[in-house]
Parts: sequence; C-alpha cells; structure tokens
Amino acid sequence: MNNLENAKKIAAEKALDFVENGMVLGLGTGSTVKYFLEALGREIKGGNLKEVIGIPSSKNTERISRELGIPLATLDEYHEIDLDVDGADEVDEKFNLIKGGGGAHTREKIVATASKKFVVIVDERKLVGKFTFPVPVEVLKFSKKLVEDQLREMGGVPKLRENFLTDEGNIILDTKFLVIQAEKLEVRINEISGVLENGIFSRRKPEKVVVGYRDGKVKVMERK
Ligand code: A5P
Repeated sequence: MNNLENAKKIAAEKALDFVENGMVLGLGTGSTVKYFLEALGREIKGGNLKEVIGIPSSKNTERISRELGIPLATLDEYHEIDLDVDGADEVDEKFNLIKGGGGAHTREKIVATASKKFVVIVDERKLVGKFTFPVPVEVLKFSKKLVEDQLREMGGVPKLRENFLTDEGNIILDTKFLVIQAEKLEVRINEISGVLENGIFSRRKPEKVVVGYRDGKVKVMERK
C-alpha cells in the first residue's frame, strides 16, 4: 500500500474510536470510506462492536457493506442517525466541505443532516485554504440547458460529467467557480429549478475532521 492509501486508511480507522455499541451509523461513500467499512466490518465480525446498524449513502456503499457483513437499514426505518462518517473532496479552515467527487453528495447530505454527529475522514491533500474543486451539481436531465445557463450567469463554468448517472438517475454538472463563498453559493445553486443538490456542505459541517498524513501520523481536528 502506498503512503497516500495508508493516509486514507489510518484516518478511516481512527474514526472507529467514535463508534459505540448500539449506534445507528451513516455510511458515506468513496475510497476513504471503504477503509472505514472494512475496519467496521472487522470489528463487528470479531464481536468488538455489537448492535450497530448502517444507513448507506449510495448503492456502492450498500454493496460493499453487505459483502462485509455490516447490518443495514434505510432512512425510513431510522430517521435519526447517531454518527455519520464520510469522506470529502476538499475541507476548508472553517470545516466547510466540497463533496460529490463520486456523485453521491445528495444522499450524503441527507444522511449528514439526519445525523447527530458528523465526522469526516480525509488524507492531508484534502485540507485547503481556498476551494478549487469544481462544485458537483446534481441536475434532472430534463433541465440541463436551463441549469447550465443559470450556473454561467452566476459565474460558473459547468461541465457535464461524462458517462455518469447518479444513483437517482440524474446527471452531474461539475461547475468551476473562481471564488466560492460557501454559504451563499450552496443556497443560490439550490435555488435553481431543476437542481437537486450541490456538493457544498456549509450548513451541515462536521464536528470533527480526521486527517491522515503520508508520514503515518493521524490528527483529529475539532470544529471551533
Ligand atoms: C462521494 O460522492 C464523495 O462525496 C466522497 O465522499 C468524496 O469524493 C471523497 O471520496 P474519496 O475518499 O474517494 O476521495
């Protein structure tokens, strides 16, 4: 395993410290979360964690979790989640996030919003002073052109994610902005008719960000 993968893995494994018996867990999506799922599966199998139930944020996470023997439920069955563990594409100093590199941000935001605690696991590359990642915007196919026009009017440069549909069957417009004022932009993009959700998380920010470093260190940062 290379240093970067190890950085993801140690951040993911550290997040297990916050998991307790009997918890309902939000299960995020992505390559960092995969390490969390593997560690969680091991703990459940080994009997160290009991009566834990996961609410997956994507079909992919659902499939991996099933393979690992993690008991699952739906948001309809449990609408209060104790702890959500998820990755991110970028994290700024105020713990605003950009998510959706894997196209799962709509469900991820629903799960994070339903969670009492939200912990984000990242490798050190994801910590940024200023966002540069294109904002993933999930859009109904029907409204593609109209949404693109409005994103351009807002100063964005939308680009269709090729050969990709979300779990809900929608398209993603990855939209580059020169300046991202997280709170304003999150709300404004969602006001466009035809937009389901965008990948800025400024209203549901994590309480903790666990960062794995390529030199093998891991740090838990708390939101002030
Ligand atoms: C999924 O849509 C995303 O929000 C992921 O949480 C994010 O892209 C982080 O993924 P990695 O851990 O694979 O970088």
